[in-house]
Amino acid sequence: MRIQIINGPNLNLLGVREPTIYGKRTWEDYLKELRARFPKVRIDYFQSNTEGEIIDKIHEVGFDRDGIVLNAGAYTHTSIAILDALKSVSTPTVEVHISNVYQREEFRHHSIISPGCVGFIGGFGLDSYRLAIEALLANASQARTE
Ligand code: CA2
Repeated sequence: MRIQIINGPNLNLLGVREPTIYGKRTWEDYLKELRARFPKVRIDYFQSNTEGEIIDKIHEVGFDRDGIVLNAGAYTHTSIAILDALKSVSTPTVEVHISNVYQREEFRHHSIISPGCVGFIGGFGLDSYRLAIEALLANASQARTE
């Protein structure tokens, strides 16, 4: 199994700024823990603050990974281009959010990219990423038995 995590704009600041919303842990520490938790899964990681680079990464990995875990950050609420990229590839993508976007400002209540994703997980802090990987693994093993 090979899973790609993609983090969008400002998520390079995890653990550094706004700890009340996004937590105190650094992404590097969390990623280490995630990889240790899923020793049989190769977890690749990419972060960019640039919409086009996120789209390029989706194109690059969208046919040869078993799943994509995507936190598109604020592009979630604005990017038709990322939605189009997700729709153009075959790898299933789970949309992830650290915060519960429905408890926040109204402009965060709508996701433009959701129709391009197999599912949505949000509101569980960094644990949202683990839950997304669990969902992709469960989905893949169900597909193998069908
Ligand atoms: O809850 C999430 O994961 C979000 O995708 C985070 C985005 C926000 O625009 C979405 O509405 C919900 C913002 C990411 C900003 O990340 C930071 C992390 C640490 C410090 C400052 C920003």
